[in-house]
Amino acid sequence: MTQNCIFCKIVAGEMPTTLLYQDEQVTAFRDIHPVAPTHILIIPNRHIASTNEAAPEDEALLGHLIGVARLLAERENIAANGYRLVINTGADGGQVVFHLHLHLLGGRKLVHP
Ligand code: DGP
Repeated sequence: MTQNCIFCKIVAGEMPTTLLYQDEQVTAFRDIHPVAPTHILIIPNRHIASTNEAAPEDEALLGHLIGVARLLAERENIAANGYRLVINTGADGGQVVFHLHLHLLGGRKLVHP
């Protein structure tokens, strides 16, 4: 666990959140500032600051994030209509929390970008 990381605290159960899924590798919970009817964050339990810090050994873990997103999309009944998966990286990517996270967005028609 990395000191002062909000998402590490959520993984450790030290921050209140709407926990939707957790296993040994990943945790999923609702975004505190939703921009769509379904807005879920799926994060690795281990602190990885961003995709820039992900190592080749983390490829299976990154794939698992997508697998859990798909599972949650089905549970939220948005799989058939479709959804968007987003990972923001760094300042220009709009990343605010520096613990890698996958946004699952859906429940309405999303316009580009
Ligand atoms: P990003 O811009 O990709 O770093 O998105 C960070 C997201 O994290 C943003 O949509 C709001 C969400 N967020 C920030 N702090 C908290 C928190 O304490 N709890 C929850 N559930 N979400 C948070």
